[in-house]
Amino acid sequence: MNDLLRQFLEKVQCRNTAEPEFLQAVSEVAESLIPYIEKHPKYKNSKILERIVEPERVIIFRVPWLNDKGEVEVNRGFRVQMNSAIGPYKGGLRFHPSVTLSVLKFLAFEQVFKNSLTGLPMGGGKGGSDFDPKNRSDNEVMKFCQSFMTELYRHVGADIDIPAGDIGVGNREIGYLFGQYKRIKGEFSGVLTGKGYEWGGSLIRPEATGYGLVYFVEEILKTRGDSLVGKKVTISGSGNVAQYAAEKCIAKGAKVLTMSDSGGFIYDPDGIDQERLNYIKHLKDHERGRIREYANKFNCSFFEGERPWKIKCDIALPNATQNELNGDDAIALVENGCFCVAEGANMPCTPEAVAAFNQARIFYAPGKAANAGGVAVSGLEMSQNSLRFSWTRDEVDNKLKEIMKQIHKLCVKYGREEDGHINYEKGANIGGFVKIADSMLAQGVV
Ligand code: NDP
Ligand code: 2IT
Repeated sequence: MNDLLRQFLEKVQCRNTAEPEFLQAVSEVAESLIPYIEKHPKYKNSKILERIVEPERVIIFRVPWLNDKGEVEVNRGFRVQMNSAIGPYKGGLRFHPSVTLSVLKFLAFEQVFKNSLTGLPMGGGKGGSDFDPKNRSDNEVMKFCQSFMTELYRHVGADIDIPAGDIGVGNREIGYLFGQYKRIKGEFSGVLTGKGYEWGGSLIRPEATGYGLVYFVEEILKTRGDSLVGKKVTISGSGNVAQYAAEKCIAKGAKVLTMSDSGGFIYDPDGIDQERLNYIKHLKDHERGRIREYANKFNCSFFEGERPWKIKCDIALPNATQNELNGDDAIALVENGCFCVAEGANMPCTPEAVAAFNQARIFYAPGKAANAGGVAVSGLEMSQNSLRFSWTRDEVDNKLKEIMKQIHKLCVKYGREEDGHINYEKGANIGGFVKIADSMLAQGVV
């Protein structure tokens, strides 16, 4: 490790002890950026990276609410407003028991670079709570969301900070959050994205992250004159990102072999077709059931407590959560002939896994590039709200495709190595950084 990088990381570590996920995300980015910054003294002298790792603001608040038994429950709410150099803070809300300040700081940090890559004017932020919506009634989820927004409303706004969904926050939660914001503020605005189409949402937003991921994979495959037709794909997760990644893979002629949830994964050797995927969508979004029920219904295998990375495939799409694919999984994937890993989730591959992919010279697309389609269409939802107008499905889908192509181009521009290999990680980090860094330079020391 070079001296500057080591010194930089030591400092960040000192100031952010007990934040392992945040430190992991910063290390990954700094490894690409420090050598680049050394060659560009204007960024170094203005301490751009030192400023980027310091959130502009962090808000932590109490969320008290009454459950169905009339008992008081208390959760913790957060909003990390990381960087507003290129636009208002933008990024999702996560409701999951594993949510900590460290997790949200890592997500907000990644979001800054991702949003920059989309080419749209969005800064980076992230928020959420340790509230677990699982096994809660709709009434309890509504009570929680209303209490959460009763504090959050004073920190967000259509031109200030625009939250959206993430793990545990989908249509239902966005609806309750929006209703409470509207009631408190007395205004109907584009304060959240991922809204229902009837009340200001954008067509294709539900599909955008998963579809965008597959569009990005297609761009990768084109670099070797290849396509998705006939490719075997393993997917983890069965939520928003996983469902629409699977849908687009199926539409493109690939064979989706696995999906998962926190209980384990199902392996369908015949391939999950659209009809079976519709069953998963209904199971997850309406019945709020478990993926193991798929194995019972379609008579295939369920691997309890396991992840799908030992199944032979051409392409792996980790779409569940951070650090869900480790070094051993990566070696197993490579040994089984997998040649492309693209992250629908944020930071699902551990540093050891990424090192194994790089060593094997296989395609590895980091989340900040590959899953940027979701926030990109959120940006398009903001544009439509400002215009007080809605674009058609095709219009939004075409813009999404174009954005994913542009992100791929940026990755190639900054990530191509001497032997021709495209290092998408380096490309995405530098490609995202330059626009933010130049904007920060232009705006002075703020
Ligand atoms: P959902 O809540 O819709 O789905 C999450 C899926 O991941 C579920 O299948 C869930 O299983 C599984 N999962 C969650 N936590 C864990 C865990 N700790 N261990 C094992 N499985 C887990 O979330 P999304 O699909 O929206 O998000 C998935 C990933 O994609 C996240 O990393 C998110 O940050 C990222 N992302 C999301 C975007 C979006 O637009 N929604 C945009 C870009 C990235 P279970 O139901 O059992 O919990
Ligand atoms: O990680 C992400 O990019 C998201 N959860 C989507 C954020 C957004 O504002 O749409």
